[in-house]
Amino acid sequence: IFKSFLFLTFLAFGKQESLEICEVENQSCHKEVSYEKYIFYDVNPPEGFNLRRDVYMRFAIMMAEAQESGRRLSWRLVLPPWYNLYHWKSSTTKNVPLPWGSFFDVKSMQSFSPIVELYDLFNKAKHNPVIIDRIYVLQNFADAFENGEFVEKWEVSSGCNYDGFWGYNNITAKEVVCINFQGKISKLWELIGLHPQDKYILFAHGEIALHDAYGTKTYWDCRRSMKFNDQLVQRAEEFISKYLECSTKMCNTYISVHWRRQDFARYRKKDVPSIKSTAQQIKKAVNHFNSYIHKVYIATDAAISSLRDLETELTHLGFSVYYYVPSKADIEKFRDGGVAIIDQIICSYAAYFIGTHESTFSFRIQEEREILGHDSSSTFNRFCPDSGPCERPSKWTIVY
Ligand code: GFB
Repeated sequence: IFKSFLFLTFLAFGKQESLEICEVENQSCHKEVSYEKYIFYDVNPPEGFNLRRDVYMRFAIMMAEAQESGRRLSWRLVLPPWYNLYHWKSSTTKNVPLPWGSFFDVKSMQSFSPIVELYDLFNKAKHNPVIIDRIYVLQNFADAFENGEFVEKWEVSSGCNYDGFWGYNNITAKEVVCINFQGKISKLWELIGLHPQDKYILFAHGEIALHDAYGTKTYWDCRRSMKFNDQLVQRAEEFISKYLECSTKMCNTYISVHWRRQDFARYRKKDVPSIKSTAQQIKKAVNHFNSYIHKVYIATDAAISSLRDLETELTHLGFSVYYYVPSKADIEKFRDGGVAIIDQIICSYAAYFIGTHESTFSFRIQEEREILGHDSSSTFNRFCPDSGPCERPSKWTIVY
């Protein structure tokens, strides 16, 4: 026997059927769509974890805004599994497609946008192969500023292919279409509208489409919904409490830095400092901010020998140096992505943060600090090169 009665009303909604469900007791109604369609997307293979998080936000905002306008209610966004990322080098964790729930609180993300994990879709499809109706492979126009002007546009082109599907062999596609594209992501609805019968669509090179709403309230609503998986937060907080002697999210016991090396140091030599200069810049920042702080947390992808050299320099300058070295068991459990997030969480709780110029890893830490409520002057700081110009980082402050 039901606690409340449900009235079901079928409404004509565009070409699809939607179901209005009303609870008699509290008079509230909501619409449910009976016919779901799915947008998949993928990102240029060499792109890293933190740019991919930004590309997700573009799609999630596009979907959320479409829902809010009351149109296209049937569309869901399929989260592309994390697979074979170039920077994720731990041999034990290669070649395993990981769902977003390994790193994020997907329920919280669903509160912002209609998303599904790929494995949910496989379950719904009762493990039959998923056949994508059309893959649109986005490509850049040869000249983005024709006649000196950036105009939003797309055109069908040629010379592309797609060999993704994240290692799964139960996904196939009927057709691949190459599209030269430039403009905001919501322009993709024009492509989707070309074939109204399509139920599964994939956009390859999703990173080519630009944000509809960078830095706006909607952007931050989406960003705030991207909470981390609880286990990662717990691991980071354990570390902070044990070594950095703090049990809140706004610590005044340590400063943190993100010291991006590897490919970044190789390709962007003019933006990254030497080891000696890194140590001196940390000392200068601490003197300026709060000279009582003597603990420094370092998040880095540097080789352990460089990290030790930096530690030696900082020790000579009077600092205690901390970094998180995951055990084998931690790597198995959290994977490279989780280890990176633990580093990011520890950086985000610190009294003061210095990041690496134009690293999306540093950008995500800055956003996290904005969400936690740190003063922005303690967040938007960067390492400068040993010599030459050093622009201040842009301040992307939170909007509620
Ligand atoms: O995240 P990401 O896109 O940031 O790529 P950038 C860097 C990857 O390197 C991270 C590892 O996802 C991590 O796997 N990594 C970097 C770190 N710093 C740290 C750290 O402090 N701790 C841990 N645990 N891992 C861009 C790339 O990187 O750099 C582009 O997205 C390109 O593909 C460009 O390679 C040069 O924005 O810094």
